[in-house]
Amino acid sequence: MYSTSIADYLHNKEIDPLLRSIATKVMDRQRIAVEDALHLYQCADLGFLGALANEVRQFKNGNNTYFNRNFHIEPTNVCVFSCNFCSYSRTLKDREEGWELTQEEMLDKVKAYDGQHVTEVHIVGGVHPKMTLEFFAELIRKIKAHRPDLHVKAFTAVELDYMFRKAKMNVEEGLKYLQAAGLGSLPGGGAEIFDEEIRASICGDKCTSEEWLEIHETAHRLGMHSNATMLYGHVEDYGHRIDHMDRLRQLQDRTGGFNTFIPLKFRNKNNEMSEVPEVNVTEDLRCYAIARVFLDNFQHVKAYWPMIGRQTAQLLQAYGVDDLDGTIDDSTKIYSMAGAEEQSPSLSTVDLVQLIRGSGRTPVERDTLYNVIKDYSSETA
Ligand code: V47
Ligand code: SF4
Repeated sequence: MYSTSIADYLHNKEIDPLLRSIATKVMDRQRIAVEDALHLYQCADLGFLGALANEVRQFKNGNNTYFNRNFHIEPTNVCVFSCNFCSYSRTLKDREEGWELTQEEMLDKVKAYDGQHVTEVHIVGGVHPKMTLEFFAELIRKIKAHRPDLHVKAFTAVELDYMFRKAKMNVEEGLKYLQAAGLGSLPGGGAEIFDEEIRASICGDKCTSEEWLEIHETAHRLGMHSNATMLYGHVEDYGHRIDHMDRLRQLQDRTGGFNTFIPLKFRNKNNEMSEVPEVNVTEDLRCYAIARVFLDNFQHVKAYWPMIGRQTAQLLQAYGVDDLDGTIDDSTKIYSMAGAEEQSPSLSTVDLVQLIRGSGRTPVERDTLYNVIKDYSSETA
């Protein structure tokens, strides 16, 4: 799949001079420019992009593909916002079509993993007007009291922005409050596309790009790590994707607080953008590969397999991806309701290890902060 190395491409005298200079930068571990990334989108073939992305991946992570043992809680799908791409949210008026979990119900989900080896709970949902900062702080305290070793990765910047405003706290005060309750890190959702015009057309009523970036920057300053996502393959163009990644790259230069970048493919079922066709797998591979090359200061690029599907997740490991999230038991509805491949995503550790090995990679179990828990290079799952 990645048999032609970038060195092989450089030996070819016919190669486009700009592609040659980009490849040389990558081989010399230099950063590529915004214009270089655009040129890759416009002129590079898939084989070249795979070779380039694999070069970066091998340099940063060797042959390892990481996964973790986590589970998801979605507190509610009731949401005050109305993103056009969202298939799962319901307004407060239509709340009988949705769900609203109580603290006890969420705690029961945590207790269901008692005695099992899981390291992280991922909590993300709709923005419910009645689920306040205090409600969630109390939830985290209860989770940590029950299971102190569990890392709580929770709330997109969109949820945080809303709950801090309601609590009349600024970003720093709000984050410190949740951190004191036991919040460990932030997931990467809500970023969508930072370009203001595109953002206004697909999710104009939620937090701005600047606010998203400010929340993550503040979290990093307070010692918390976070992830960053990008919703691609809808009405944005390549320039918008590169602008999005450029803003993240600049923030990462300042803080170093992002763990991983997660491109999220737009799915078009049951939402207000159903007339927008989904991009094909080649476009997925190209998007991930260019992200891997452009984001030189991100250690990891993650393919969230419940959304992209396990076959594409296998392929993506030859296009820069070194992390599959690895959710073992994921009842997340945000993708299944939007038409994702995996309607009831669940992979045992054995399946996941086999899936990674099947791509010729070394499965490595990690915790949220990428500390190695178990290297499966020789062992069985
Ligand atoms: O921000 C919503 C996306 C995100 C659709 O940090 C859609 O480890 C595609 O960010 N098609 C929330 N995508 C989920 C998220 C996430 C998931 C897994 C791991 C992590 C992490 C973060 O879901 C939203 C939005 O970008 N989304 N609707 C859709 N129709
Ligand atoms: Fe609400 Fe998030 Fe759906 Fe937007 S994507 S409508 S913020 S649940």
